[in-house]
Amino acid sequence: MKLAVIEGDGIGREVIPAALEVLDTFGLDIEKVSLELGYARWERTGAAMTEEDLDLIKECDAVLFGAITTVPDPNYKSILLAIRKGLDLYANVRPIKPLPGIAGVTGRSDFDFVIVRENTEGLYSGIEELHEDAAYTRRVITRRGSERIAAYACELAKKRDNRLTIVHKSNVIKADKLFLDVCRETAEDYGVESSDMLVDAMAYSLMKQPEKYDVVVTTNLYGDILSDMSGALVGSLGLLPSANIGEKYAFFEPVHGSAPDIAGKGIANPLAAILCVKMLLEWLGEKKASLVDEAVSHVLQNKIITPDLGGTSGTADVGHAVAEYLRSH
Ligand code: XYM
Repeated sequence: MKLAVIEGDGIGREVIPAALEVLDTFGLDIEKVSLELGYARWERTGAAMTEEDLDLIKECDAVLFGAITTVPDPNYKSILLAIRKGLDLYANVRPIKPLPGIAGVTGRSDFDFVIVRENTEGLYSGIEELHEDAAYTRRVITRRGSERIAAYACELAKKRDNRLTIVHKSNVIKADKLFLDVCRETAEDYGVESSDMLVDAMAYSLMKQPEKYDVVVTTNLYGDILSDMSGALVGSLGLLPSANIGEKYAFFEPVHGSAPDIAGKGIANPLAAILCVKMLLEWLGEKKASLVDEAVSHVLQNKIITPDLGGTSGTADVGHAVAEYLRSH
């Protein structure tokens, strides 16, 4: 299998080497194709990503991605969104589960839910009109887009607790009514128990009663916001991995961004990227994928942790410790 490796910007360049060290311990037959993409490349060459880059990515089976910086400059377009669209990665899957011994802001560890976020339309449609005194971004909700994300979420719910929560704001945003209706119908077709929540109420409820949720399906921007917020539930944004899944390709990236404030210091938490490797291994059907969880528990128990979790270890120390555990088990 062929894996595109995109470190990107900022701490992406620090966490991906740690994740690759972990992947390498599995000794799989993986051909890696490294691509330099993102803001740093844009500053250097004027192009963050070219058509040729996208073609190279399309020749791979999957992507391991670090993080990129996206600036609000109207001339700069997010390459992350371009790749998600280019590879038609319609499902952004973000498991939110506490890790052993790490307390989140609520102090609870009895929750285990997955945010399934529609990843190709919504407010990230890229259909925009920018004028000096007014600016418009079109929020796109289609039946096909809603159907396929709802179907993905229902398939996942069937493997879990068979419960789906549809998150929307259809009382004020009428386009959300289509999303809600399609998700409800799909859940019924699949025999999945569904309920719905307004996104603002959901933000509150996730902080108060995260244990109530199993699979959460929502539109692009809401999923982006709720998943970062969920970083606080598990104790650090540096602990959340995600998978962007399409019909043909899969793309794995930490939920966190490029974190310019700590970039270059070697202190970024690599566990989100390492857990992305676990998701990649699962996607590949690798039976030993769950060993990554064991290795992560091992380093947490031994307090080999970065400053975001109150520790003093560096990114590479954590990566080495996880890899060392895997090499000896
Ligand atoms: O270019 O955190 O930063 O998943 O969608 C961020 C894209 S916006 C960008 C995300 C997300």
